[in-house]
Amino acid sequence: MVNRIKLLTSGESHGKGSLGIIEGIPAGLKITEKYINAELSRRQKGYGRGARMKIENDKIEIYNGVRFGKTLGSPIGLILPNKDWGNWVERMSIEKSSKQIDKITLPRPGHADLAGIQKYDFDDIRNVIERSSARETAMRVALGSICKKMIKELGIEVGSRVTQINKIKDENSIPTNLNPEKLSKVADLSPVRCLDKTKEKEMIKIIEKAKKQGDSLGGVFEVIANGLPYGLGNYNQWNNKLQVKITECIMSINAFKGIEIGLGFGYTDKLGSQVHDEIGWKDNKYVRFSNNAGGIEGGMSNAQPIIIKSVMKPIPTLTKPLRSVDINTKKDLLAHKERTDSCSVPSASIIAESMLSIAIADSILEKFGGDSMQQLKKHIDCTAKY
Ligand code: EPS
Repeated sequence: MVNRIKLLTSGESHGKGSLGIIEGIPAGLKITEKYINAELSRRQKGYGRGARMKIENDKIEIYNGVRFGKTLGSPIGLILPNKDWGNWVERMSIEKSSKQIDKITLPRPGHADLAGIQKYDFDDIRNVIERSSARETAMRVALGSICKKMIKELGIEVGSRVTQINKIKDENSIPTNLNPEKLSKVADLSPVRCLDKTKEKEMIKIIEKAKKQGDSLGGVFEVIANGLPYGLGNYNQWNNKLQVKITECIMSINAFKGIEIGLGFGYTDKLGSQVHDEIGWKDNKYVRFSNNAGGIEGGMSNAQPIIIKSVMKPIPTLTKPLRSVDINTKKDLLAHKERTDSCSVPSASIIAESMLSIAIADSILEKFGGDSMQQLKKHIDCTAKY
């Protein structure tokens, strides 16, 4: 499990904004607000996003932990204001409000609403909606992008693309000339982050249709990382395996329901002889003739690219709501509806880049250690095997 890097976020979706703290990043990492904000802007895009993204123009302020453009080794604090806050001052007042504010009493199937009110003894679902919203992932992208920058300086790149939205699948593999960064650059040019132009059009069409019908769509994306040395993670204890860190990070993203590593569920109907990645020796190093393992064998990185697929369920807020029950009267009614996205799979792939970067950065610090980037690089130069 992630243990070298500590990450905390706070913030309600329509409150003043989000706060984020990341601890464990070595001193001497070059970081700028501009770099983090570029990652935030990638998360805001994507065909199928709702009206909120037209209001926000996510820009963080680095509040502490950085001096003269470099990390200090101290906790790094970020602030991300919500522009929409101006429209919610009364409804999200921190002080007791003198105004009568309507309560939300119709839980949305698929969202945190029902379990949330039961857990915290709330009589207003708004108290659950606010923190369970995927708005929180903006801060995670910001914090995770610091890890992405850290591992990039160590030669590790992370990238992603969307492979499926609802029934529309891009079944092509990633072209071999696209390393992770190039992959992301190309995917970023597509409104659905899909490489196949025909499928892209079909994806846009199906999102448009769902939106018109007041519905929502999920999908699948792929995240990859290359440049990892051998031996991140270990097989000695159940929770030290690299896939445990990765799964913890990826599956924590709102609305995620599944993850595959390498061939994943594709292993089911194959023989061992068909799937295991054979080993060769070329130019003084081991080579593999395939990468079905997705870069992880025995809970450790095997110097091959990490390949992950993950599935996001359709967003539960529907403008054509499902059946629900009023929490006060217990009468059958339709679920609460409010502004929403019809599809946010493209954004989810960007969030996953950040979350995978956190998992990799944590494993790197675990194996090589160092209080500064200089020390970390020296440790890697001395002992890393590729
Ligand atoms: C989100 C902001 C939210 C939603 C979405 C993610 O904005 P609002 O609720 O004001 O429209 O667009 O939230 C959800 C998907 C969810 O399930 O709550 C964002 O910044 O990503």
